[in-house]
Amino acid sequence: GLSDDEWNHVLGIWAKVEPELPVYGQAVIVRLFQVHPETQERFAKFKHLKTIDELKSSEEVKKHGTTVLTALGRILKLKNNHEPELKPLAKSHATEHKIPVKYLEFICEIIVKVIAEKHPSDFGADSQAAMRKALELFRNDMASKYKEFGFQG
Ligand code: MNH
Repeated sequence: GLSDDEWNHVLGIWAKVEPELPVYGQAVIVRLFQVHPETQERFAKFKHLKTIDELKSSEEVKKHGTTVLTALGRILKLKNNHEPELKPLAKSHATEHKIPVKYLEFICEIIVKVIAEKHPSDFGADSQAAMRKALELFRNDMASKYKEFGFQG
C-alpha cells in the first residue's frame, strides 16, 4: 500500500483535477485513442469517430472520460480499501469489455501525463511518484480480480 504521506499527495492533486473532470476526461480518452489506436477499437460506440477533430468535439467522448475519471476518483479516495468499488469495475472490464491489463497501463500513464501538463506547478516529483504508485496498486488489484473472473488480462 501507500503511506499516509503518499495518499495525501494523491488526493491533493486529485482535488485540483476534480473541478475540471470533463476537461481531463476528454483529454485522456482522446490521447489514449491517438497514442494507442487499438484501444479505440474496443469501443463500439466510438468506432465512427475517424479524425482527431471528431474525437475532440464529441460530447460522448467527454461524457465517457468523465465516467472513467469519476470511477477512478472514487477508488483513489478509498485508498487501500478500494475493493468494494474495484470489484464491479474489474468484473465488467474482464467479462464484458475484455480490456487487457496492458491497456490499463496505457491509460494510467496518460492520466499522469495529462495532469502533469495541466498542473505543472502542483504536480511535482513526489506527487507524480505517489500517483504512479496509486495507479499501480489499482492495476495490480484489477489484474488479480481479472484472474478471479477467469480473464488472464
Ligand atoms: Mn473502462 C466502461 C471505468 C479503462 C474500455 N469504464 C467503463 C465504465 C466505467 C469505466 C466506470 C462504465 C461502467 C462499466 O461498464 O463498468 N475504465 C474505467 C476506469 C479505467 C478504465 C476507471 C481505468 C482508469 N476502459 C478502460 C480502458 C478501456 C476501457 C483502458 C479500453 C481500452 N470501459 C471500456 C469499454 C466500456 C467501459 C469498452 C463500455 C463503454 C460503453 O459502451 O458504454
